[in-house]
Amino acid sequence: MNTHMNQITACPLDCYDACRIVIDENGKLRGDKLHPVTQGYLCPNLNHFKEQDRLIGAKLRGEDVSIETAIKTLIEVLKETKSDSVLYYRGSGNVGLMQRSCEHFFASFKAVGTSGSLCDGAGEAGILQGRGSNEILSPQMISESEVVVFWGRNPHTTHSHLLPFLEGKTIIVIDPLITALAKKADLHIQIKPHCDLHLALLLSRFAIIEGLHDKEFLEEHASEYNDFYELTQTVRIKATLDTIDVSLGQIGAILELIQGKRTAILVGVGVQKYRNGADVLRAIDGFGAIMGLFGKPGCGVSYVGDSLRGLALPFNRIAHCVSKPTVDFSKYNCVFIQGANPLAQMPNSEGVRRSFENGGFRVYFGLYENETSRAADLVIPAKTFLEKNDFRSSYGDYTLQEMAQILDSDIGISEYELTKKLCEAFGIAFESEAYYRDFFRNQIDEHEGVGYRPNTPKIPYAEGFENGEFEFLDEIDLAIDKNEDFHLITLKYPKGLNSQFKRAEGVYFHPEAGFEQGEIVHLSSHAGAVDMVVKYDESLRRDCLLIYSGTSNVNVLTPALLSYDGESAVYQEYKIKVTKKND
Ligand SMILES: Nc1nc2c(c(=O)[nH]1)N[C@H]1C(S)=C(S)[C@@H](COP(=O)(O)OP(=O)(O)OC[C@H]3O[C@@H](n4cnc5c(=O)[nH]c(N)nc54)[C@H](O)[C@@H]3O)O[C@H]1N2
Ligand SMILES: Nc1nc2c(c(=O)[nH]1)N[C@H]1C(S)=C(S)[C@@H](COP(=O)(O)OP(=O)(O)OC[C@H]3O[C@@H](n4cnc5c(=O)[nH]c(N)nc54)[C@H](O)[C@@H]3O)O[C@H]1N2
Ligand code: SF4
Ligand SMILES: [Mo]
Repeated sequence: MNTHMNQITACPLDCYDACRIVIDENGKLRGDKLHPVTQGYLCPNLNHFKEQDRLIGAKLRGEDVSIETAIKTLIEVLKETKSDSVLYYRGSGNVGLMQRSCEHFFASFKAVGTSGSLCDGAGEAGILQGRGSNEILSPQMISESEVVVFWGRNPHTTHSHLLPFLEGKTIIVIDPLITALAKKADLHIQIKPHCDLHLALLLSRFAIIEGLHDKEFLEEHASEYNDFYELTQTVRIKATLDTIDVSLGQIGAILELIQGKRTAILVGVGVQKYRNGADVLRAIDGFGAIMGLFGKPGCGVSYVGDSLRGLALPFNRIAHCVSKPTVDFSKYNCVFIQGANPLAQMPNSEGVRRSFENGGFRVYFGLYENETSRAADLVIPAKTFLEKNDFRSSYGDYTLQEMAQILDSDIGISEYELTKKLCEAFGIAFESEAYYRDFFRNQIDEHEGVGYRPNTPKIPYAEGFENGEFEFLDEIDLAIDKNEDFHLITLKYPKGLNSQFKRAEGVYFHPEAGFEQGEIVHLSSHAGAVDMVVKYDESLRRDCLLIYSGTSNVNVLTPALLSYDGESAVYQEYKIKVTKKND
């Protein structure tokens, strides 16, 4: 293996931080000290980034084959298959822009793709309905805030490079879990899950009652606020507060802390893993508008951003798509899975496994062995991000970074090379790698040694909203599921990235939830049932159970349903019945 030392790249993982990486004299990965967000640190996932369990060779129905044979087989299968019977399914194992080169081939081939999201789609739909565009606050922008509200977002695990920017600020956490940040926060609302819509409406209502709303902003940018105020009056105060487990005092405390202060509300995916996820984001945005938080320094509501915003792509994109969270693999004669582990990470695992098994020829193109690779007919090993050229934009800030190849390796094939071979076989136009690198490089807008996407706003929404005005939610369903079963909360694991790296095990309960540590319990929902070993976590509410993303079989319990808007998976929609095994 040939190493080129002291080079710079960026982390390709699906994470807000988009760290810049320097390779030191010993070939070790280090966080770049000169990068304003990375500040010299990586995280457990990258500190231990090794080749250990990577796939080293191609496999056809379990037999080792050369990559050449693997690609030849894929081409033969594609030649025999009608294009609308081929499914292209890309996950987010590597969020580099060159991942999309493969879609160029499948788009030109007229295969079927996926739309919607396993991740942030419901929330994004709500943001687009209200604001017309989804702009975020970068850590540098947040550093100008006086108050930062973490609403269903867990930065110690998912956004650790933001933490140094929070120094000296007032912190409010709204989360059913006592997160690491909640322990240090000025105020923590340990809300009942799935009740954020109600809380956002009540906050808006009391803000207006107390005259804290920003009338000047509202007249100019969100003039329908009186209708929204009327809508908030349909929430019954006492009964709702009791149900969502928030007190009037806490509502007052939130308003008191943010009143007149530069406030950033950072919303994570936790609040929108439900069918009404779009309404939740839109209600939180509505509260932001009531307080006049848009278009001012250090202020705003910031969610998971759109990392492609402002960027031009050189690749064709698939026109005909089916919803990703509910895709039925059995309908296709050829399924191409890239950078994903749908058999573990899609909701409704049992249904997914069945439909995958009944699919036609199944191809897995990835780095690691996992549930999906084991069920595939053809396995094609990918190159790691260190072994190929790429670019990376981010959903947590506005950076656009080049990821130059650092290592040469004989293992695997890059997305570019695989696409090139497929395009050649089918007479599809595809440019040189140098062309695509220039295409992305030319869009980098460099300031003080850091590359950004084109047209990065200084202050998001300083020029107002894309729709002209902010559009408030005008219809709501306030029903709350009062059944006695446990709420499932399924969030990110600090030592892994979804199903990559270390994977969590077991189900976590509060010690007083009625189960013994180490006992096996039977968990069931309308979607399916699974047995898991009990672990304790005092940070939980007694009415919740926690199973981390990436835990084997967690998604046996989650439904094959889409959010009402945004075609998103809704991992926390179903409650979970728990029974002791010896009952
Ligand atoms: N280490 C690590 N980092 C990651 C990832 C990883 O797997 N591991 N995954 C990456 C990916 S793909 C994404 S999308 C981001 C997501 O990053 P985050 O948005 O931070 O995502 P989560 O961990 O899913 O959930 C965040 C919080 O939502 C809370 N929550 C759950 N339900 C509710 C609710 O009903 N109401 C409220 N108010 N809060 C709720 C949870 O308790 C949790 O603290 O993280 C990225 N970063
Ligand atoms: N229960 C539950 N389920 C969830 C979630 C949850 O919070 N709870 N979170 C959801 C969310 S937010 C997300 S984003 C999804 C993520 O789900 P997926 O998109 O399926 O992502 P990963 O589990 O990270 O699997 C990624 C695979 O990508 C491959 N890979 C890595 N790098 C490369 C590369 O350079 N090239 C290629 N070709 N392959 C590569 C690896 O082999 C890895 O196994 O999971 C969703 N599922
Ligand atoms: S996973 Fe996130 S925090 Fe870790 S190195 Fe990559 S970008 Fe940085
Ligand atoms: Mo995600």
